[in-house]
Amino acid sequence: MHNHNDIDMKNFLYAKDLGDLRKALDEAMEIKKDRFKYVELGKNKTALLVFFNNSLRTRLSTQKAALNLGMNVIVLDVNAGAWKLETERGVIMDGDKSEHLLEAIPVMASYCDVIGIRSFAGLTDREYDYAETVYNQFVKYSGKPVFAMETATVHPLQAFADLITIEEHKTVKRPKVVLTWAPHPRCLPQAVPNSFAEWMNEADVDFVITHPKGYELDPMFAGDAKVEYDQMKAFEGADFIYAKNWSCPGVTEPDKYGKILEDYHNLLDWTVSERQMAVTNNGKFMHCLPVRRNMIVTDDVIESKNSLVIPEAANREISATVVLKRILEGIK
Ligand code: AN0
Ligand code: CP
Repeated sequence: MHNHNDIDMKNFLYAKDLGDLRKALDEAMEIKKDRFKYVELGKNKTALLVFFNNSLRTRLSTQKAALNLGMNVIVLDVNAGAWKLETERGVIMDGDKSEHLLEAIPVMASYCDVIGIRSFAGLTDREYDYAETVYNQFVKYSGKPVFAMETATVHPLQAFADLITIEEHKTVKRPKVVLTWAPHPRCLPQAVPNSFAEWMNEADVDFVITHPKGYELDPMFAGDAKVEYDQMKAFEGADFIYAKNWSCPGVTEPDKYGKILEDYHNLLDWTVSERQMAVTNNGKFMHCLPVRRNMIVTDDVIESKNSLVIPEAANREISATVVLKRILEGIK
């Protein structure tokens, strides 16, 4: 099959891996009109989806995408039936882990053509997480194309689906898009906000990030994005509100990495409600899901006509179909 894209895609972590985003968006719209247009492309090719963490959307939408392309799919839940895997080299394996990733990866790779990985940040060792240690071992030892289904620092299939959703719902040429931190009782990774910021910086939007002090995203992803610490000010005139919780990225204070900096009870005014939505430009509400109601967003806002959470999740099938298609074109 002739590869007519500007980039031979082997791995997928960042926006740049897709090349021209305008072209990628056009391709997404083409696939949305006819999901099975490239059903011949994946014939006798097998996608292996490896999950180290829970998933609803990624699990289903990526399988559906592979089926759209005529691929076979194998899903492995590492923590439900496989041997527990050691991921670090040099460890004396006398604990509960029966197998090492360094054997498991080439074995898994021998049964497939493309590998998707979900491996969340451990949130204890910033260097280990930000080096994408687990993902990079898959790249190095599988010899197969590897794509991220949320790794330690990024969730590009989500960010691409978000970009598609914004493109479909914008009412002005250059919309104002606001990424807002919101409260959550547990420590969550930075992958979703990292990728969202990275992709919005590449897109034709006016992008603003708002969060309490201390939650500054890594500059590798936040780039030159405007940070406004006053949430109400940030929301003024916004066309899209993208809510997400994340734990401390530890950019300036590595010892706080992965932590919640202040009890969420004190920060419940960050929960997205009609109060903040009222100052937007009839703003649309977005969240990657799963979402905790009345922590991240009120019932009223998520159920309002301006809520895009369901079409946004539906677009995960489209982003994954484009990404798998690009990878398949690269291995022909
Ligand atoms: C994960 C996170 O915040 O990264 C997955 C989001 C797609 N969310 C939870 O663990 C609740
Ligand atoms: N948004 C997202 O990736 O959802 P899952 O964790 O359910 O896959």
